[in-house]
Amino acid sequence: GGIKIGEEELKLLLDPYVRKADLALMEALRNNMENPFADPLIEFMKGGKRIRPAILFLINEACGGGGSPELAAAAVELIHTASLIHDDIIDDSDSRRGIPSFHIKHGTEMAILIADFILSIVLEIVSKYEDKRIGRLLSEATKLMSIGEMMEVILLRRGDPISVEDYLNVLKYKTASLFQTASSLGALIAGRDDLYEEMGLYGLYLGLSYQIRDDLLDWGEKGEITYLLKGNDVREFLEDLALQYSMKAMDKLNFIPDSPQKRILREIAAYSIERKI
Ligand code: GRG
Repeated sequence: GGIKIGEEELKLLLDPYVRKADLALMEALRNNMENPFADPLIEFMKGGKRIRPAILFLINEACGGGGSPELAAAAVELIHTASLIHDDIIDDSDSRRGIPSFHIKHGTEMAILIADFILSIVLEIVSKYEDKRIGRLLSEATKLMSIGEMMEVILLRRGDPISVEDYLNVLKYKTASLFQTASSLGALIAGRDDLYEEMGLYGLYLGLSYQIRDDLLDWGEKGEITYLLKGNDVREFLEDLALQYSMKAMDKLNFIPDSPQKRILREIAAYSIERKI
């Protein structure tokens, strides 16, 4: 139950977690300022919503808190950042977050290299955790994202009609895997091994609804994988699908006790299908 809140109110509720994510990112980048492109990177990172690290922090707290979620939260957002920079090169996309994409502003060479550098910071972060499962989860997400993007490129090159199953598979790999890892990590770092599976599924379903919404927001742009979906009323179908995944994500929250953090996680699932950006 509960009353659905507006986008503005959710932003306010998320604000402390966005700040925490920014602090963690600054800490991770602090030792890496010898990179001549550190400033453009910081500039580029300013525009992100920080939804993935926020989810990691929220689930960590909702699972009792503790551990050191900051480094993992920074790692998740850094992987996301590297993937966006590469994705914009692959899609030849001119803008990102309302400003010119990294490769448009700084050239493709620098865009490739800064993403390489970002992933090396992620390795540095992983080396700081004693628990090997953290590195395993982060590497799993990064691998799946790469595979998902490859699957998408293959399907787009082929240009043949695709099934809903093909489409969902791409989404699961390229987007939902990082949401899943962020969510699993929140529970794992809190020491709740018993919850990390179910919390991971919250992230997986949320990631699916989030990406379907993304595809609906991009509707009509050329080169989109949704063009390949066969059948009529694709748009209505996707709207319904996103709603179903959003509800499946909310269901997974039944595994954790009520808390202010749980309420925010519920609102994030509701927001995933209503967001405008
Ligand atoms: C790990 C370097 C690396 C590459 C993996 C390129 C690639 C292979 C994967 C790209 C996957 C991709 C672009 C998924 C889209 C995910 C998505 C919904 C992006 C938008 O996320 P928001 O709304 O964006 O969180 P902001 O700007 O708020 O951060």
